[in-house]
Amino acid sequence: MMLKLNFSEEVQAARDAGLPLVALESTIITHGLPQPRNLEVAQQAEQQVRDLGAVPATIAVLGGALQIGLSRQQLEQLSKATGVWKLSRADLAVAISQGVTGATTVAATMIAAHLAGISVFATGGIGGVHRGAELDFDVSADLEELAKTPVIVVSAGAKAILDLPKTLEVLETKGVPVIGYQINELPAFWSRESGLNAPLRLDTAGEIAAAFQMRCSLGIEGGQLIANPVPQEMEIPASIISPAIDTAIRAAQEQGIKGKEATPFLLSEVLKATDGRSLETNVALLLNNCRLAAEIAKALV
Ligand code: PSU
Ligand code: MN
Repeated sequence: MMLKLNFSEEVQAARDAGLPLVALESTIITHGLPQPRNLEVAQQAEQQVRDLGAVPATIAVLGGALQIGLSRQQLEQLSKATGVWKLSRADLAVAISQGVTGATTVAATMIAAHLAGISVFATGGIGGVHRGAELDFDVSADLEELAKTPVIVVSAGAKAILDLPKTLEVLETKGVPVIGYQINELPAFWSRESGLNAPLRLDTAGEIAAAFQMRCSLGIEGGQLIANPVPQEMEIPASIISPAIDTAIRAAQEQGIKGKEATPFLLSEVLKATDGRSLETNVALLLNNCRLAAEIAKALV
């Protein structure tokens, strides 16, 4: 079976014209955000990239085809679909060869973006080391992917439902540069503060692009993780989000939610515990990341 990348019309035209491209993931659409808001947010994320003069490529597997960019109609279908697989590195080949529909996580989106020659990718927050991982070993494949695949991932840090100190340690061990954008502290997704230092700091998209190109010149495999703090006016202070996260984690333990279900479950429980406020923050930080990713993409061409 041969792999074929299916480029959307918009992405194909951008490739032909040499325009800057930004990859976007699809798990956030199918597993991370509630319907029907998910479609609206996915469209806003794409539009944000276009408004800054780059071209969005939302990545997903549709009926076994690896799509680099989705048409309006495909995006709409995906946002309403049920039984969509959540695809990480482990699942991608089986999903494509079985002809299923699946949404790509950070790890799988990085793999697809790299195959398509796209070096920048905007998401909300990456997966990481889960709390209690010393017992259940739940460490997201996103971390390993950052160590392997040369793509710049623009995030608002790691999701605060995780164990952030352990996540930073694993990233350091794997040689992944964690770069605070215009900030010394590692942002914690919904909040600007985590109490942890970002190991590195850069202040412009041009510097981020230059560091990435230097990493490639040095022959060091892997990407870069950019930690872009949520805009101040939209952040949820740790004093409010922490108890909501604790409630969500307790609910997951009580209901025995593990593995692939853990992240989507925790995100939806935090949403309930904050009366929907976490969703507005999630959207704001995603759009903020799209803007920075577009600037980096432009600096790379
Ligand atoms: N960020 C969000 N919402 C999400 C995710 C990230 O704001 O739904 C997804 C990403 O696709 C990420 C995945 O790769 O959650 C991590 O899942 P896990 O912890 O099972 O590796
Ligand atoms: Mn996991």
